[in-house]
Amino acid sequence: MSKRVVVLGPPGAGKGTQCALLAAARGLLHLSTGDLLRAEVAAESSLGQQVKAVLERGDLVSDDLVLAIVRHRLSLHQGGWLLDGFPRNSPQAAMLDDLLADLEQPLQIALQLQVPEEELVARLLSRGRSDDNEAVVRKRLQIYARQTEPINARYQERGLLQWVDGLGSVEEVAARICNSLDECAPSEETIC
Ligand code: B4P
Repeated sequence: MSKRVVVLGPPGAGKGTQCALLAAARGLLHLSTGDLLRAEVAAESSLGQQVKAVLERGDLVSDDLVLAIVRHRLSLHQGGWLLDGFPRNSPQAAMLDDLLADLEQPLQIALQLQVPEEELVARLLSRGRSDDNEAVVRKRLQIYARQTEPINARYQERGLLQWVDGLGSVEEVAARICNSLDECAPSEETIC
């Protein structure tokens, strides 16, 4: 089974929701850069105060900071993982390639969740996190289209990219993700 997976998709595509299910079912580390950044904010550290302003504007946090967080977590971990929300742009994708080469942990799959824009906006506005007001959500979607979506090509070229329809119930999407992972690397384990 595939154990080293990057989960890609626009804000609100359900990356966090699906990674939590998959990590619990398959015993994988779920590394969400968004959750880790929000934990810094909640801890009210000096770093958290800088991060808070960035999140509230809907911008991306600096590449070096996010990479430091990911490097630290992955280097402590033995076993499979799901990266949720990272990489978010081309420099982060290049940094991740270098990091995984150093750690001798090659990526096995990049899963791309596809959801139409109006559904994304509706989901995020009903989630109601502090960075989920309409103006900020639209800005995050624009940043996604400009900076994040282009990294799909990198994974496509390497034959790692799998598209998954993210519309439907959480359980339906989870089942599609399972099928996609198992088609890439058949396994006797199931989560569906
Ligand atoms: P993230 O925490 O990554 O969050 P997200 O992209 O907004 O949401 P996600 O796709 O995980 O959707 P979710 O499951 O919650 O990023 C937040 C911010 O952190 C970024 O804007 C950025 O500032 C910063 N950041 C994070 N990583 C970074 C990086 N690498 N570099 C720089 N900055 C970074 O689902 C959304 C909602 O939809 C939920 O309410 C959920 O219940 C609902 N939902 C899920 N699946 C559904 C379904 N099938 N049907 C209906 N509703 C569904």
